[in-house]
Amino acid sequence: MGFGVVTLGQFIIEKQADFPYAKGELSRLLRDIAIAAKIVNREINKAGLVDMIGHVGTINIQGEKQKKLDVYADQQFIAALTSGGECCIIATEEEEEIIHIDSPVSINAKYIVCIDPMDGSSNTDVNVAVGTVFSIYRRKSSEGRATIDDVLQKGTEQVAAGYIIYGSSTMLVYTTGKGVNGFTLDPSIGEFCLSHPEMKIPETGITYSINEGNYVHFPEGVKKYIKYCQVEDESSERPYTSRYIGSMVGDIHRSLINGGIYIYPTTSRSPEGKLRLLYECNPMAFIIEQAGGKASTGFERILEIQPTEVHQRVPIFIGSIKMVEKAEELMLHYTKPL
Ligand code: AHM
Ligand code: MG
Repeated sequence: MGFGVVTLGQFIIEKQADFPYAKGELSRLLRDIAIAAKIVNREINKAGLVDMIGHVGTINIQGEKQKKLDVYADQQFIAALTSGGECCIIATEEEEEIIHIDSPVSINAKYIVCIDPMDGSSNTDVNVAVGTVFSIYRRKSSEGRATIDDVLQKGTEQVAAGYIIYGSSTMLVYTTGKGVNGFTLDPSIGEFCLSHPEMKIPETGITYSINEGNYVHFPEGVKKYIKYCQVEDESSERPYTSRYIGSMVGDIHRSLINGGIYIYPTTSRSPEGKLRLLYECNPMAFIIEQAGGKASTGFERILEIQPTEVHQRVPIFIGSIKMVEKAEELMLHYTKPL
């Protein structure tokens, strides 16, 4: 190294020694994702100057209008993973069906990637932080065309997960199950550089993050937790501060650094919650648990849910362990599990 800077590429190669079975495929897969992230970052940075703002006029599987940046990011990550040769299936928020990569090099590749290429789409036109979230699984089938069962694995089976936050600076945060490390993109050299080694989430915090506009639609346990956050109590530094960006990656990143809780519960309008298990909740849960925090549906650990569908939604309570435990206590007391 010798330059006082550790790049993501150098770090990944060094950490490969943590996996005795590793032959470099996972390292290459992470590198492919980082390259696509830099391309997406470049486009976000100039979105107001080029024709990259607004909708494309199509609707995705979630019934949401696709933004130009949603589609652009989706294409970039698919292209990087397809040409990289280390991934046999991609499940993305923007495509209804899983994508099999059937080329001779990829069909027997070891890894499955689940990805939300552009999280916080409602913020793409207004210069507010957005993100990418990804989750990596090792396929269960040994060779040939992988199947849906290779995709529908519990979050506990993830071999790596990460997010990129395109904010006032661009960061890539990831885990391979041995702690969490954060890298900031240095635009002058075009490299992600280690800036946040061994990230740990504080046990508790003073910030809660939830779309309170939906208050009337929340379960009773969530209403009680919001009231708990707002009560005056000097010993626990309440009332807490409320912060909601509307980009899950941004809201959870803030909790990871400063402590806090992010909640997207079930509502009477979204009875299963809004966020998707495979490419939003599982990767964030893996990262937050690895940093010492907690992620649950209010009743059970996110990572232990057996997925039944690619685009399955779940409620999520994630962040500082003590704050999530308090919310769970009120959920147990006031709300019936799904
Ligand atoms: P998206 O992936 O389509 O952008 O949806 C996920 C986003 C999260 O980033 C964010 O926390 C949430 O949806 C905001 O939803 P709401 O506007 O209902 O509060
Ligand atoms: Mg999205």
